[in-house]
Amino acid sequence: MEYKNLLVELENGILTITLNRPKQLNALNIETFNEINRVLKFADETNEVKAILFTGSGEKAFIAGADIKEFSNFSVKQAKQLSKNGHRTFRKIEKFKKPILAAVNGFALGGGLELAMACHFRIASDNAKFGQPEVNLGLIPGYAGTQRLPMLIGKGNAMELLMTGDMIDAQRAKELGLVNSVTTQEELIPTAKKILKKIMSKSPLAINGIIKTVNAFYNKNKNGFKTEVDVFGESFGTDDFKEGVSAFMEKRKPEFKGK
Ligand code: DAK
Repeated sequence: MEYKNLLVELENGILTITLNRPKQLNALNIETFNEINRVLKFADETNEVKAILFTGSGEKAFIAGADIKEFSNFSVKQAKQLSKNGHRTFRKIEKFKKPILAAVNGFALGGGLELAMACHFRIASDNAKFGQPEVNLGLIPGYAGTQRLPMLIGKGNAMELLMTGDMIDAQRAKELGLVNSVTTQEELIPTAKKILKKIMSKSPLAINGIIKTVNAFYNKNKNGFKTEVDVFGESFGTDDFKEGVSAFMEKRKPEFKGK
């Protein structure tokens, strides 16, 4: 499959999606959004894909926001429609059945931070910088930054970052819980792959259940406790559960099949 703005590589079950517009610091334009939707469909439908890793090309940026040159002339109507489309894409990432990790390798600003926040969790290299600078452009975030940032770092911290438009460094992002860990630039991708490899050794059904149940906590239309009862109960009917318990009894490593 051909992509203009993404580098896509499938290796050992991990689909690495690298945003690749280095001259624009990997800024998100509509074409890139379309390609992200296309690659997510591929990842969903392809059994060989077990996990996804999002990162940015070059050493400077993960994604420096939506493409300012492109959105500068949008009308109110266009902006609303594109915001809805973006929400839909990022919701797909959030709900994705296979684990999705963002390896933030530089600037993660505006739409870039919003994409990272839609991923299941995030790690960063020590040169990474995070912010929602929309306020400097007379805007507010349009890809759910006002919703996911308070969810991840709390209302007060989110209000401050959104209102000041300030950037924070990787260490501060870790203190706030925006990223789980910080590595050197060289170690970022190997660390991300190591984490995903560990997750891929577990039952894909249990991983999917965790994604669904944790997301339910943050969904006002769902009762997460009820979702847990259902997903937990259904686990008892899976081959993976039987395999997990048998492997424990037989003192061997389980081999989960996702059934
Ligand atoms: N869009 C387009 N080009 C960008 C860009 C961006 N977001 N960020 C950087 N670039 C381009 C620069 O214009 C420059 O291109 P040339 O001038 O060389 O052609 C090149 O990347 C290198 O950038 P700099 O020369 O500025 O590099 P520095 O190291 O000096 O600075 C920086 C790095 C990241 C601090 C700086 O580039 C910067 O402040 N960038 C803009 C950050 C930003 O404000 N991002 C946008 C946030 S607002 C919407 C939904 C959502 C959104 C919008 C609309 N709708 C549904 C309609 C979201 C908006 C945002 O994300």
